[in-house]
Amino acid sequence: MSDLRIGVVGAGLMGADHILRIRDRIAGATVTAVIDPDAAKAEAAAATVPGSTVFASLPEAISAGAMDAVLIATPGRFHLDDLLAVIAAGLPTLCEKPLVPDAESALKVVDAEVAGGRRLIQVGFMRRFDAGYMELRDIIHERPYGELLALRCAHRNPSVPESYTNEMLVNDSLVHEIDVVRFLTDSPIVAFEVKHLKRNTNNFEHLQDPILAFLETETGVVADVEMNVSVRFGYQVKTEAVFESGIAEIGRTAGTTVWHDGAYSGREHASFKTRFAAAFETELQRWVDAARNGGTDGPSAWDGYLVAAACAAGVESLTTGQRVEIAYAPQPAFYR
Ligand code: ISE
Repeated sequence: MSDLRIGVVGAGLMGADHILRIRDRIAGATVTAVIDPDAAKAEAAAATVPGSTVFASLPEAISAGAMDAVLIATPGRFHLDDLLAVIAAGLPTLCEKPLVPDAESALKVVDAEVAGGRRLIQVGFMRRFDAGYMELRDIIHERPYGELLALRCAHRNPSVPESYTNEMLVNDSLVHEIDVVRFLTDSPIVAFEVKHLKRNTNNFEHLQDPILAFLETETGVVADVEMNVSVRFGYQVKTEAVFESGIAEIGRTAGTTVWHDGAYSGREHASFKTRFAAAFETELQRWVDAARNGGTDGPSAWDGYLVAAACAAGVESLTTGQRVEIAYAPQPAFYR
């Protein structure tokens, strides 16, 4: 079987990173097209994968028949038209999170996919491919410590750029917990509540950070998440699962702890790039393997919709301080 020819849309940080990952770590795939209206960026990324062609827009690359599958790595606000274009062209696509910025647009993607009759869209929620989260999901479902009662999560970033807004605490960062809490519990999030913690004055004046979010699932499990983008010490994403007769924890450190000279020390990640490096790799390899057979292997457009609807409730609660209940559209049989 020949290599899957991938067109990468967006030659920014994430796109350039995925291009190198596909080149160096993924079997059975080659990047053949780099698509970005910024020609200099596109050329620079394409130079890392000799033989690839640069396009200014996705429709041009589709017309040229430049790829068998698409990886979208632009910011979410640019996704909708590209998603509708890949569905119309029948191209399996891995779309970086968020699927689209709002629930209404997400339903447009869902409707288009249902009308086309093929599952083509996978959303880049890479935490579902992290070994720790996968193991925790098994523990929750196999119940060796009894029923899951609560999830205690921390999502900490060292810092963010000045362009980062309060809403991004939910839409750009917490979005991962919103997906992964449902992945772990298999239960939809039915209500969202955000509390502001004491403001960290290390951050930009416009940011009201950190926050504590409470995600309530239909089965009654509450996940509390400290969402903090100014911790300075490193990048940390950890989850403690509280069971009836035990606790399981994932993600505390980057690895080895050393005891020496009357003290002990360990290491912590500095960025999501290393914390989730293995998860990104597993996600991409499984997607490539599935796309070579015309399909997907991971969170669907419907999952993207559920997250978008919960994000809207999260932003509302962030603004009003009220607990917000979430109502979802009925799930099409196509996604069951
Ligand atoms: C970033 O966009 C990500 O997706 C990271 O995983 C997350 O930790 C970070 O907060 C986001 O800004």
